[in-house]
Amino acid sequence: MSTPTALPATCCLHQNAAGLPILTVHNAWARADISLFGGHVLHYQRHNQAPLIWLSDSAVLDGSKAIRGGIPICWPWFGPAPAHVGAEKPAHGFARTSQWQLDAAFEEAHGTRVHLSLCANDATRALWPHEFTLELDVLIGDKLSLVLTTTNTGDTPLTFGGALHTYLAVAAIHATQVSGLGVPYADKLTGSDGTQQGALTFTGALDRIYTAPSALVTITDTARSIRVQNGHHDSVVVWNPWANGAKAFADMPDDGYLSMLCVEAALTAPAGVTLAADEEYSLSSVIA
Ligand code: TA6
Repeated sequence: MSTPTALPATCCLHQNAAGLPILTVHNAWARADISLFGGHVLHYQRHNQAPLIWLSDSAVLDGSKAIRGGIPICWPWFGPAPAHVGAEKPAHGFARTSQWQLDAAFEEAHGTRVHLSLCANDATRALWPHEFTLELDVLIGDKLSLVLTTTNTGDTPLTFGGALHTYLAVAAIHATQVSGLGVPYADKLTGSDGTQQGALTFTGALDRIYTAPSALVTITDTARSIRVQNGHHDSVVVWNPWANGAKAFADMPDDGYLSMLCVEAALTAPAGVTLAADEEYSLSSVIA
């Protein structure tokens, strides 16, 4: 694995039982684990509080498939691959199943900043013929802050989409409410459009793209409120697979759906985001 020359005392780069490199950050505010496979935040927990991020107890953490839970990076597309890329390409792109590089980790006034990157290589070019740098900047402090920056390092335009596919930990999905999602949504389960009235509550499987969300989305359950402040997204995706969906996933316990909710800062517009040569674009989410 490629590592920066020096890590601060708050950081420890180690390998899990299957040999996956994981950076553990333990500082004055919180503890977090970040997998270099996927550039994937697995865990974030402020001291003396419950984890904010949900990770499946049966997640596969050996690099053989995308990790269920945490914050998968969906990129350079969200959901099924667009037709021009090729329908047989992996859902949610390849960033979440690529090995990222740990470039740097250092202390700042409000937390520990970790910088990871993924550059175009032969494997990515076989799936998507573009030159790029994808950078993930994570700040672990009293809040968890993520900035995902796409840079077009080629000399032709590139078009991409994606999401910070955050799995939040909730005390009880039946008693969870989400506000700030705005009114219009596309319901991926029914294929129809809907209008949100008041806060969103949960009584069954749900998979929606909210296309006019507020910058701040608030998730309230019986124990606390989680605030998710997103930037430069065009939509927020909300997903819970419910009981039958959880049963169908080998990497989610049958009752896993009760304690998780995906609220995702996303770029889902069919046209995508197009960057000219040397242009960059940053999608962000701050979770607290
Ligand atoms: O973000 C919601 C979603 O796109 C759902 O449609 C659902 O399938 C989920 O992501 C998980 O996708 P995955 O490929 O990780 O199983």
